[in-house]
Amino acid sequence: MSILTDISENLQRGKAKIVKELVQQAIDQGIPVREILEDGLLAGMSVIGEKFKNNEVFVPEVLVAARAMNMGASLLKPLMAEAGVQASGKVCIGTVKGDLHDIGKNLVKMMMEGKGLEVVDLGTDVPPEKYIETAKEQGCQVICCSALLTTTMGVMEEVVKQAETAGIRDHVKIMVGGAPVTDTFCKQIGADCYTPDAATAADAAVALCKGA
Ligand code: B1M
Repeated sequence: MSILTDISENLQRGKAKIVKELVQQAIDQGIPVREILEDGLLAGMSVIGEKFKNNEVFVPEVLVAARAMNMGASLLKPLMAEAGVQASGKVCIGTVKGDLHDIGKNLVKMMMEGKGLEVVDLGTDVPPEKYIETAKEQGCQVICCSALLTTTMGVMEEVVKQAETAGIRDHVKIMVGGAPVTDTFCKQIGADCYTPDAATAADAAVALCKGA
């Protein structure tokens, strides 16, 4: 088995320490950073993402796999700039104002990172103006809003309105999600994309960053 397959398989099993050791070995063997990232870490995370989508694995497995991914990626990050590895896009994500639920938001973030996106995490209780300010200042292509309460999902409409007022609506897409959010709601408030789970959210964000 190649070391990259070994990284992918251990990541899928959530073996963070082993993944970190294998990534270090791969670096020491001179394997290009891009290959370690794409054929090792991202390949493993992509398998987990598909399984999660199909209900073959659940939240705990995704969290441990994502932890393994982060441990491996931490060794690659300093080398990526040197190797000229570009993120496939940049997004910001947060749970909307008044809402403190972050388990789903964190999963979405991890899946997005697993797809090679750069993710600015704004945390929870995020006011609309913070999303807009961050997208403008940090050049995010997509604003991602999560809400778990029927009483807070309305904040997403305010994010759309403020993006229009700030003049960024034509080049920054807005994604929404969370248990009470639906596709109908997304269309009603004028957002660009609703996805029901973390794996499809990551796929959609990559597509939006590519301008699809
Ligand atoms: Co809260 N809570 N909670 N809670 N809580 C719910 C959401 C609730 C449905 C429970 C219930 O009554 N049955 C209910 C909401 C009712 C409603 O509005 N319809 C509720 C309530 C009422 C409250 C409080 C008001 C309770 C109180 O204090 N009286 C309070 C509110 C606090 C606040 O936010 N201001 C509260 C507090 C809490 C805790 C702090 C105790 C804790 C949160 C801990 C944390 O997140 N760090 C908590 C929890 C854990 C839950 C439940 C049990 C689980 C939520 C969760 O993490 N699910 C929840 C009941 C339930 O859902 N069974 C409940 C797992 C997570 C992986 O799923 O977040 O849906 P989820 O994310 C999914 C998708 O939705 C999607 O992808 C994720 C993974 O596939 N997704 C996106 C999420 N964001 C996305 C963004 C996208 C795309 C997809 O694009 C941008």
